[in-house]
Amino acid sequence: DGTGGTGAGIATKTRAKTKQPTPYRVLMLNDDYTPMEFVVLCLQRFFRMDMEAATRVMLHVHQKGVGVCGTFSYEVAETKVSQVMDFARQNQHPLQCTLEKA
Ligand code: TYC
Repeated sequence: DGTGGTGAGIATKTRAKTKQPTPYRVLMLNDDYTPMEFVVLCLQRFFRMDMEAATRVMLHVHQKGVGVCGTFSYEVAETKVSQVMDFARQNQHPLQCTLEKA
């Protein structure tokens, strides 16, 4: 315990430090063409939001220009951005999604 075997004194941490991943926010960006219902569908499908939460986030993005879909590890955030962008492209919508360090 750092006192030479007397058993007195210094508490020593033995717990292994579990390293937390750097969090990243996934952001949805507004545009003039993507239908509101499509954005709501993306938020429900890829971010597991219910209709009420998805509608609230979509309207926030529509009014403010950008909004937070959620906060994840880099790997998960990057996957969600790709899923949204692929789904938007498949449906010929210009919807943009990006990530930033939280
Ligand atoms: N501004 C779009 C419209 O009026 C709706 C929209 C909302 C688009 C959120 C993108 O991330 C977005 N149809």
